[in-house]
Amino acid sequence: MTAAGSQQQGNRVLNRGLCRHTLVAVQLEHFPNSVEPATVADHIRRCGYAIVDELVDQRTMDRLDREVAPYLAASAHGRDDYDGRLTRRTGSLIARTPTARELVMHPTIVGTVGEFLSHATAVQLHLTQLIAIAPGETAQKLHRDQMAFDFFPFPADYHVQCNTIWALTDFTVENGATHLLPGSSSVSDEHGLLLAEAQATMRRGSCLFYDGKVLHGGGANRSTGERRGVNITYSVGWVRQEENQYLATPADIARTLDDDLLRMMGYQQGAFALGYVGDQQDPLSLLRGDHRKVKVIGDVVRKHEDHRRFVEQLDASQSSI
Ligand SMILES: O=C(O)CCC(=O)C(=O)O
Repeated sequence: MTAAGSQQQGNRVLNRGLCRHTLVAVQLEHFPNSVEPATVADHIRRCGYAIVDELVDQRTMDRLDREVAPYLAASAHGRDDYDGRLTRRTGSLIARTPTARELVMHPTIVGTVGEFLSHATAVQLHLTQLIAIAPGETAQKLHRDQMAFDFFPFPADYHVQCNTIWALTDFTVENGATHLLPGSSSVSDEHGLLLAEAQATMRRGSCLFYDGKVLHGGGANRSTGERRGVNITYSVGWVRQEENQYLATPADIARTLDDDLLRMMGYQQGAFALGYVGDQQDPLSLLRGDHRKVKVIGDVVRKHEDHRRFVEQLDASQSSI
């Protein structure tokens, strides 16, 4: 969202120029679980985030809680203030919890991510991680998730990620609901840190969407209970995934998963030349035991003008032989 755009949003983001510690509260926008993915994607595009209330029911979250419990119990606390010395992070959720697979492939999520990252040839899963913030934890440093890509300065209008955090407990101001600075996606850190900040409070089963550019961070936990969120993020298909999906889910488990989930995990052509195995074999096909090749450049959906032009010139040179 541009600075002008921020100012048009009523009383939500009007506080540029003030110290962020003295700002008035910002009211974040919530959508019902019947919302269309296009509406969610549009809001993320304008404000950097969207919250969809109670996107899954309590039984789904109960199941996830049960499935992940032994792995969470075995997870160590973070090793620095950024990871959180009172925060435990548990990954490999596709291999470890069947319910996480449902969250990864939830139609509202897949629709929103596909729409938000529709400029890319493919979208893929980037990471799965339960984040459990214990009482006494301090606030995480505000950051933009796209810094994971070696701090590469992506253009302001190029989104490389679309992220989610599912509330596995209620997210409250006291227990460390995620802090967000709406409108910070398209401005410098210096400017972004002057914007009004809010916490993404939401009921268990709700989902916070946010882009890879928006300033955000886990909150301090001043309550007596743990705040648990399931961070599931997605990226365009041409970047390295934060969590190595091919090792996180061993092949014998991967073979039991359905094709759509496997493609999302990265068993697909990430762009015309990315992701093949051996003699240009499709990775999903190889996992299934057959040997179909990946598409040639002219058969891959052409999202970019340069791609279209390249294929046209290729066709023209072949027809002139
Ligand atoms: O737990 C949260 O609310 C946010 C965590 C986060 O942004 C991170 O760990 O990168």
